[in-house]
Amino acid sequence: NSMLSWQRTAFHFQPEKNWMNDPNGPLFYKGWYHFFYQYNPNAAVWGDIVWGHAVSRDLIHWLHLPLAMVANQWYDQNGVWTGSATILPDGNIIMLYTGSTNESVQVQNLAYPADANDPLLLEWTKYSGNPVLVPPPGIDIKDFRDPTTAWYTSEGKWRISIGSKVGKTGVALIYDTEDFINYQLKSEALHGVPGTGMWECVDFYPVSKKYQHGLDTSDNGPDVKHVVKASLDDDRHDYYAIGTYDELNSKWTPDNPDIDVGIGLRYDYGIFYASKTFYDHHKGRRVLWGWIGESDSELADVKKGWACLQAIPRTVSLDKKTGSNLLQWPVEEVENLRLRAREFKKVEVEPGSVVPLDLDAATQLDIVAEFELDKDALMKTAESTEEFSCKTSRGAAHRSALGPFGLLVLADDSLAEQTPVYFYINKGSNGTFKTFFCTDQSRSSAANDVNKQIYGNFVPVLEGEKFTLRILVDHSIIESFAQGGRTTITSRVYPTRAIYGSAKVFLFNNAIETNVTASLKIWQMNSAFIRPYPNIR
Ligand code: DQQ
Repeated sequence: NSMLSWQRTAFHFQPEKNWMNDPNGPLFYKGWYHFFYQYNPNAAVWGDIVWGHAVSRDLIHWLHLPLAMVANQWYDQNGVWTGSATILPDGNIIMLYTGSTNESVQVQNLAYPADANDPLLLEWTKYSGNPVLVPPPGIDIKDFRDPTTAWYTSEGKWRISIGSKVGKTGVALIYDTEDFINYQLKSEALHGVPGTGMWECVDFYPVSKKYQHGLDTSDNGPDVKHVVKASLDDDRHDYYAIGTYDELNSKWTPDNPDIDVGIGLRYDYGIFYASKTFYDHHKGRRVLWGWIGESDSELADVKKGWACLQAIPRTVSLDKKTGSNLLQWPVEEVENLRLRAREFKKVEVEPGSVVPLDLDAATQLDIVAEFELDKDALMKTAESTEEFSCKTSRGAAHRSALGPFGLLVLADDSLAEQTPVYFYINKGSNGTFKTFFCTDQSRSSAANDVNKQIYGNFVPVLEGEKFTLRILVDHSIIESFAQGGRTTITSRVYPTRAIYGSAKVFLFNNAIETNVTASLKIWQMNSAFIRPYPNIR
């Protein structure tokens, strides 16, 4: 349907048609990044799930490959569901995935490349003895899925985690194995949090306390923290927590129990789900893939013939300055798409004003911005007892002493359509500042069958720091990163007027008591090559 074709993205990974969901088994092999994904080859809605497959040299330009695995066995007849790759020390690849059986029981299956010499890993062999794991006693047959990448134990075994729930407690079950065929269930879970419900797509990985580079999944030691991530089926968000992994007792403990998995930090405060990291040994970094769903109607998806994207892969590392959150940042390769840049230096944005930025078409952009406020205003502003929340505090049109201020992206000339991405600062009763980072979708589209929520959360801003922002705009997706990636917000928007040459960017300042000084660099972004598999006869 050409009517909605402007919504297709230009540098985000998406199949040519139909439905995609979770990232699966990402890995780097013989010079290629491999990406597998949950895919419905038959329709633009979830169902008939198989594994799509694509390869890339740089995580940005992609070549689609034939389906890697289809539902052709009794143990995956109702779906080849989510799984993860483990690269063994000898270079062999182990793929573990969930199958929904002919009776819709969730089991774990083993697969491996049919030809390890093929850098494209086109053919996959399912192990003849599948399934290798069935739901253990006490676990519902529909609550046992999404095996992680394995990590090595000091006993010389491999350990994996599988998400589940016990009552309303979300849990990360763990198993040890020597051969990926026989497994021993640990009597206690790696971790669990009451009230969080089913944990989908558990992820578990180390981050360095000292270095910026990423760690291989089995790395451990005194300078290492461990992250547990769960995708909460009940509220459809990815939550993580940072903590300590006690290898011998196979237990993980959060640093701060008040922000445990599922009740504290999220990777992203917009749409971002079922994510998975992998260790990229090629560049020594940990890379995060996340599924970005649609927020329009299912009918609209069916009309346009496709649904869902993947976020630009993000490097993840521990924030050494705060020690209490991760930093997420688009992989550096995306910067190779940057074309012409425009710089705007120290633009004054007065209280209650909107300033247009002179750009050409503003549908494919990489925006880097920093904002400073009046020091005097910060001092003089009265302390407030307001309980601010992005979601409920009336969005970007709300006016308060120190915010909101930021950018309007995918906006048309009349500002009838606009998506504000902004900061909001609250001066608390003890004179301390608390900063929020939000995206307001309430005026993002003239269409009425789309989500118009306001997203966002608190973002740590340390003494002496400016307010910094990075935004990737790609037709119908806005990925925003505040303070170097401490808080991120991804949003799907469906402008009807702010498209192609009619899309603009503005600065805005709805603060009452302070000027905002903005400095920005904005690049036009090239499209990525995302090529179909050549049909060779
Ligand atoms: N998607 C898969 C499941 C997983 C869910 C099925 C998360 O394996 O739990 O498509 O989005």
